[in-house]
Amino acid sequence: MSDLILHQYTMSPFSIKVIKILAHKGLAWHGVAQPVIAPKPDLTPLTGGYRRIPVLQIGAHIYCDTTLILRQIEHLHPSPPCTPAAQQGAADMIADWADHRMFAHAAMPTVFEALDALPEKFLEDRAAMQPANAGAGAPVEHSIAQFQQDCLLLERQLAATPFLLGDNFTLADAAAYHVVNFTRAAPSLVKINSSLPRLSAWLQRIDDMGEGERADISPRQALDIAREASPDETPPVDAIADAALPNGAKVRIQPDDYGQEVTKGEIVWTTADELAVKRHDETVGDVMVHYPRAGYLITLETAS
Ligand SMILES: N[C@@H](CCC(=O)N[C@@H](CS)C(=O)NCC(=O)O)C(=O)O
Repeated sequence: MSDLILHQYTMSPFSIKVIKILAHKGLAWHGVAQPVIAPKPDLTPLTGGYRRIPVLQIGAHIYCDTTLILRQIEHLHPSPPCTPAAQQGAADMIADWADHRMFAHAAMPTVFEALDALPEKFLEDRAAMQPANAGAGAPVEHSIAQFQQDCLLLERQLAATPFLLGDNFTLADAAAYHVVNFTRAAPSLVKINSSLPRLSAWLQRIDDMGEGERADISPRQALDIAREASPDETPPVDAIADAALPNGAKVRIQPDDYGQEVTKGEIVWTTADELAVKRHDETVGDVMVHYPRAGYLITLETAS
């Protein structure tokens, strides 16, 4: 039985980013279906508050955010590599662009055009995820025009090679693919990406990779697995002593962009780009929740 449990839902673009990496590595994994909108009563006992999707569970360890999820999968299953070492920086930067900038352009028009397929309270739920000062934003036509510019960048980058960074699929492809794939639910965006021949062929190439060896389990089974496991508190070799975030300190962690639900926990260890906290929950017992540092606001509990 695989140890990798991915909490996701079918329409979740960020889940597809992870699933394509699982496919690339030929890994077996378990999917757990979570709700598209809050509340998420079978997820938050694991995370302590974080509601975004996907979340990776390995026993009593919970990994939030696809940046960290993919780093952890790479650490556990390094072969074949997701991205060759020499291209890691470039892939990370393209992934950051796709996950934030291109996704922001694609999300609104796709949601508007696919509204019939979404739960009734979807718009209300996603509006509540935005911070109070987020503003009304630009008109949908502007987002469509910007998405077109993004697709032109991808088309140009695919001029000489089948994948964004060369002959092989990398993290850069997984990140850009999940956004463009999501827009296939929106006819006006499909018109844009299907008019670009290299982009269309690249989409098909990644469609054909499948999704690895998937076997779904129920949310209850995932919670039982967490409860029956104990978190391993051994720090990794690259753990650091961070005077601002010392081990044992009680902290609050929340995304700095959207879906700002807070997780509270006690720091077990930190590295330059990750933070692990332990928390106790009456449903699942002791768990360790892992966050990337990039994109997350971490404050000492006593400081608030
Ligand atoms: N930076 C996060 C973004 C994740 C994200 O925005 N996920 C979407 C679904 S694809 C989400 O959580 N939407 C709200 C929800 O599902 O409750 C990551 O890389 O994991």
